[in-house]
Amino acid sequence: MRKVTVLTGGVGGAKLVLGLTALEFAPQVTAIVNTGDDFRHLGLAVSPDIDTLLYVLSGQDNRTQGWGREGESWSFMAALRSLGGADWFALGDGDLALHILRTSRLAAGEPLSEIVAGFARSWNIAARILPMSDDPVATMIDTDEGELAFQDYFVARQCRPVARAIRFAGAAGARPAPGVAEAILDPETDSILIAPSNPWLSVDPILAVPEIAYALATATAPIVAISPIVGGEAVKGPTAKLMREFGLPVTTEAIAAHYARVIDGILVDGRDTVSGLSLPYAVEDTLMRDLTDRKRVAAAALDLARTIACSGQH
Ligand code: FO1
Repeated sequence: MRKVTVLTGGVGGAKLVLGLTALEFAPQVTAIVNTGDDFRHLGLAVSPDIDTLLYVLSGQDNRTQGWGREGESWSFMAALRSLGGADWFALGDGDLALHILRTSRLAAGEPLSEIVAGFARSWNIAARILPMSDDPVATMIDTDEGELAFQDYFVARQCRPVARAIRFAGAAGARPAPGVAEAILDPETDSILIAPSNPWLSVDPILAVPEIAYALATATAPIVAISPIVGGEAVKGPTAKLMREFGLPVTTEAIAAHYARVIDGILVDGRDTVSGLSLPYAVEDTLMRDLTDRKRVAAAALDLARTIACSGQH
């Protein structure tokens, strides 16, 4: 049984994880998920990247929206608006079940990782979904309009403010959730992937947890990133805008440089030139429109990892 560990956040990451779980040889997949987007809203504990993965891996996801449930109803939001409640962050009627159960189980002292494992069991998800940490970590974006919490930046302000710096409050003191370091260091883990998530917003929070960075630095498995850049642009979300605001070219080379100390190889899209790459890479059509695409990208990333492992280049 091949074991694959994948660091993921956001919509793009969830697509790759689904592709991994659908591969014919059915590797055992452990997803280490960003929780820097998590926040309290109306007193509810919301974990967006965990929930997106729960929905995608259980086939309940809203394909067009990227987050939330397919066929969602919104009577809670209508009632909330009628009472003047904050309506900038949409909580669907079905989606509320996750937030309310998570909030009540956290209040009863259950760690987030156990709550998530329970949700995954209830929805018959075979992959292991591990929050990066059971300790709170909050992605904060310093912008030309002051420092914003992630959801304020991403949803309330629609990523419009100009970003200057990003920090992960709480990360330095956060412990990896149970199973996270083990999934990276397990001798049976033959590949570690970094999903095509936003490196700055969705992957860096995971790398900011000291013992996760340390485990990755000592892992024997090759570490391969899938570039989130396709044809000189980011497929979705603010990746390209952030790169421009940080003065970086929107290229795969810039992504590889960002991950330079972590990765052994990178899967790049065929639409992008890769003249300046100084590490092993493979070229693939990395646009993921359907399950076939997702399986192709997942398989290509694992092939590159195996090539690197066989060549001892890591
Ligand atoms: N994203 C939005 O752009 N607007 C929303 O109203 C919104 C609500 C929401 C509710 C639950 C949830 O799990 C995610 C939600 N998201 C929403 C996405 C969220 O901002 C995520 O952080 C992004 O998907 C980036 O990871």
